Amino acid sequence: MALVNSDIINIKKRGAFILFEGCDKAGKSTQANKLFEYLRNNGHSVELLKFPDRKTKIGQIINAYLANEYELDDKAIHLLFSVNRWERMKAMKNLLLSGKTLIVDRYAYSGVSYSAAKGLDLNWCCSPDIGLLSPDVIFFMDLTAEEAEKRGGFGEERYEKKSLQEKVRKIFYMLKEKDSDKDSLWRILNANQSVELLHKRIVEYSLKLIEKCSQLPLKEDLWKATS
Ligand code: NYM
Ligand code: MG
Repeated sequence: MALVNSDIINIKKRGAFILFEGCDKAGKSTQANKLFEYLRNNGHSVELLKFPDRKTKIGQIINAYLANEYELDDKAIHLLFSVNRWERMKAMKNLLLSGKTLIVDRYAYSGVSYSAAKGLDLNWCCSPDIGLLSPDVIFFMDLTAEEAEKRGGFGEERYEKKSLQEKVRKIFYMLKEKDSDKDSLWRILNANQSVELLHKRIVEYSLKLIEKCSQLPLKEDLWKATS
């Protein structure tokens, strides 16, 4: 059956899933916030999310663990980080389908990189996140552990140690190589440059991406092709 004008008008354009990833103190939250403000002020329908989401019941356990107030087995905390993403999936899917662009600060790539850096098997780490929504772009804020160490607040939380961060950074790159569409998905950004310059590049790329994604179906296939 041919589409008539009113059908075309009724087709909702989906939002884009824009992800920021990287080691601690790389400036992910700064750039995610700036992109959010920019898009909101320029008439886009947009929402900002952060993982771990420390507000949920599971998020509170994660928060206590990261603050060194609570001990957990490495595999147990890994699974909780993953559950913390799954508990937001339905809401994220509905938001994207309703046309909202989501800016997400950390996701499953952090989940795997930090746990594998502690010595857990990489494939085991990926498995609980298989089938999550896939991002449309990953802005990887790349910073060496030496540079991160110089930034304010480094060392306050669990994992903020130079030797671990170096391993985490290597595993992020391994995950990039594992991605079948790595060249279109990953944007590696040198995080050791001006906040405004980075913001400008991120905005330019995001505006094109939002337009492109609006025509594409949602992807609920994280790591399915590589598992
Ligand atoms: N982290 C974050 C993990 O170990 N696994 C995960 O799945 C996620 C999402 O939590 N050091 C770690 C990375 C960080 C810490 O994140 C808290 P942030 O963005 O620094 O608040
Ligand atoms: Mg941190």
